[in-house]
Amino acid sequence: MAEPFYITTAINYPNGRPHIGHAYEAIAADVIARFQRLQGREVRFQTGTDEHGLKMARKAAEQDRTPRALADEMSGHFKAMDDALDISYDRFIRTVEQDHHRASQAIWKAMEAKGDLYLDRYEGWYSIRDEAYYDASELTETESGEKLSPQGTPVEWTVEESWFFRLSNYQQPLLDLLGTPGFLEPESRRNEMIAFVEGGLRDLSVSRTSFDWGVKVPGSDEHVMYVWVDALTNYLTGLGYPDDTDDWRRFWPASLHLIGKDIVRFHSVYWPAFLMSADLPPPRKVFGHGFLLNRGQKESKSLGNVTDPLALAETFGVDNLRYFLMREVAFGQDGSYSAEAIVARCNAELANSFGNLVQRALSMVHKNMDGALRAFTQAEADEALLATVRTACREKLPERFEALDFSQGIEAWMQAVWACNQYVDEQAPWALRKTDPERMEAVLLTLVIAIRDLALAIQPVIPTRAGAVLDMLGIANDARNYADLGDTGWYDALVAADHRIAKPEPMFPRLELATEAA
Ligand code: ME8
Repeated sequence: MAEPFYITTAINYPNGRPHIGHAYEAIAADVIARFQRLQGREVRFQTGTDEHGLKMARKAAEQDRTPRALADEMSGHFKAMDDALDISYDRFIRTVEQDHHRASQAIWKAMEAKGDLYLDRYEGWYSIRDEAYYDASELTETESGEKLSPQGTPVEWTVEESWFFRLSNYQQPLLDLLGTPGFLEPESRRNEMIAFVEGGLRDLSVSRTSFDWGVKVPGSDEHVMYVWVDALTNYLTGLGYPDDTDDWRRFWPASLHLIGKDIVRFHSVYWPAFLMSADLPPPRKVFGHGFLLNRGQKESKSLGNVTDPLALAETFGVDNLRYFLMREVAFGQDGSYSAEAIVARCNAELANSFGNLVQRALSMVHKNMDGALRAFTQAEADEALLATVRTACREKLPERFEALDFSQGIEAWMQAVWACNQYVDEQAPWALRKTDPERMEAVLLTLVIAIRDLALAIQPVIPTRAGAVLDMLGIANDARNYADLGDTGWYDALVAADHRIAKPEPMFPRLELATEAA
């Protein structure tokens, strides 16, 4: 039995609407979840919104409304984004939910029972935007004397009574964990975190008293938990923690926490320490992806370049947007996007290469063979093409996707698409129609088999369009897993059932770049 697979995204702050970075992370996690399901693994996929904390409380106050009203509205936009982008989550968690408060209080009590929590006074710097405490040595100062966090956000001097977590007790176990191959990737982030932990760990302030928008500290009612304590616990809540449920036993420890590079410290240092304190195993892997930049620039309200991911999906199509994001950027590094780049990439690879292949081949099968699939004898060139396609789909793409190297995985797939188009040009089936109709049929039917493998393999990235191609070929829903890639029984079954390929509708239309009004 393949091991169950539990994947999570960061839960997003719903203090505003979703931006393209949120869409990027959701899509990448979805590609992984779908890929693992196709590999036959039982997958649990969780995403959601992180609704407590000072950032939410302040934003709501600015708008003269309650944090709950702000959270309700904005969380709805995040869920709508996920649904529009075909994100196949099992649970969309909101941290205001009852079971989440219960789980957060349970892990708190476990850390307290371990002797890792104590009451003291916090005096130091806090960034509301990052919801993070920083040591003075980590800050930089602007020309005007404003202090900034390592993320470039403003910090405030904060003094209050607080519960502390004995993070300093976990230096060595954390170094051991960070040294475990595969625990934290990419490598550059791992080195950063090792340096951070080796630099010495101070105990962490884990409660606040100056506002009350959060999970109450058990037995200490005037305190709410530091928002990251409750936020990280969402990964447990979704499995039923603290109850010993089936899901809990099957899916913890998580296979992968997928997050952005700015929150690696919380996931690879604080979170494993909380878990160790509560006698729970740490996640198997944390991956910190890069940031997506708009024409090379960070998006911000002041630059006026914040993109609504739903508008992009509407303009270019959901599958095109998914394809572009997974293909264009080497996963783990920062990447840039623009309308021109989306149009250029999708037209070259989806419309002109894969789309054109499907359209040409299936139209000819429809027109010249009445859409009928038949038994045929493969020539050497046919066998060679199918071997190329099969290696790309069964070996190269899955091997790269398993390593979270989507761009190279898709590259391997695209090479196989190009090989098919080259084969069409070389075999010239249109010319064989009169001279050697039997050979024409063999060429077209070889292409049908190749297209089925190509569509099946690319499902995680473009689920709707790949599904439509498989529908057109008559591939049953329960025969679309990666394990089916090696098998050709489907073809014989379709021949026996006298399956006919209908006239193909264009499925990968070319994109046009909207011309700006002068
Ligand atoms: O950090 N490109 O929430 P968040 C790519 N609530 N990814 C980006 C990005 C960009 N331009 N900007 C942000 C939080 N992200 C916390 C997480 S988890 C227990 C709590 C990523 O809404 C960011 O790195 O600020 C993070 O993984 C996710 O979007 C949510 O960011």
